[in-house]
Amino acid sequence: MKTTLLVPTLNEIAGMRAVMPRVQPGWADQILVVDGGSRDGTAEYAREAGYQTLVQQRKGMRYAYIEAMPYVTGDSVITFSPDGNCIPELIPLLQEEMRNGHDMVIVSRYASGAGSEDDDLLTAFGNRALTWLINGLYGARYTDALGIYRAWRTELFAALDLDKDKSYRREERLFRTTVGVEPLLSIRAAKRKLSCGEIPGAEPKRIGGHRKLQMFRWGAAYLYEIVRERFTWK
Ligand SMILES: Nc1nc2c(ncn2[C@@H]2O[C@H](COP(=O)(O)OP(=O)(O)OP(=O)(O)O)[C@@H](O)[C@H]2O)c(=O)[nH]1
Ligand SMILES: [Mg+2]
Repeated sequence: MKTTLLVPTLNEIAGMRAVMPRVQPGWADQILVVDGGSRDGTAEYAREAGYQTLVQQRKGMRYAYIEAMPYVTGDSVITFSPDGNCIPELIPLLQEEMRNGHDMVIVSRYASGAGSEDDDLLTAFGNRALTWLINGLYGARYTDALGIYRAWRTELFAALDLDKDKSYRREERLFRTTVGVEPLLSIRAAKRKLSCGEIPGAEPKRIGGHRKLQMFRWGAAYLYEIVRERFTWK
């Protein structure tokens, strides 16, 4: 099974310099950096370091994934934030768990043995509350349904309609934002009763740069999405 490491970046030069050298060449068959228009030299650094690098045409986190998908050559994708929040040494463990036959494996920040040093009170509460709601509404058993750091079979992205604007349009219009794909990926995987595993993985603090997460808009949009999805997309 071939693996693509998908690395979204937006002004993450400090994190990239610190984290990417820790990713061993043998761990992924393809490393694809998708840059959201950094002004700090992140894309230039990625190219010079030899990583295949795309620059997004449309703004927003989910477009980073949508525009990258045509270039993905792996049978599975690992989405990886190079801002210090994802421990690269977990990549082989994530792959091992995927090889057990799962459709998706999440590196859970809230599984026992893990923990987040990057959360503040609001994100700690919000991530847990939204995960709890997803579990309740969709009969899932996630301990972390929102995290970026996860592996999934490449074909899921289109199969779950995550590549379609209409999957996100209502919440994005209502809250004037562009969301990420993770909550919907978790929900639709549960709806389809796909095999989802988790491994515990701590979330260290971000290195340099600053958070792009729009906490209140995304929190509200995700809350709406989680409930809305109960009545749409069968
Ligand atoms: N390509 C691309 N990358 C993005 C975009 N927004 C954020 N990123 C990157 O995606 C990764 C995760 O974003 P973060 O801002 O760390 O979001 P987060 O991890 O939810 O928030 P914190 O960890 O609390 O800072 C980081 O490497 C960001 O630079 C975007 O619009 N396009
Ligand atoms: Mg982060």
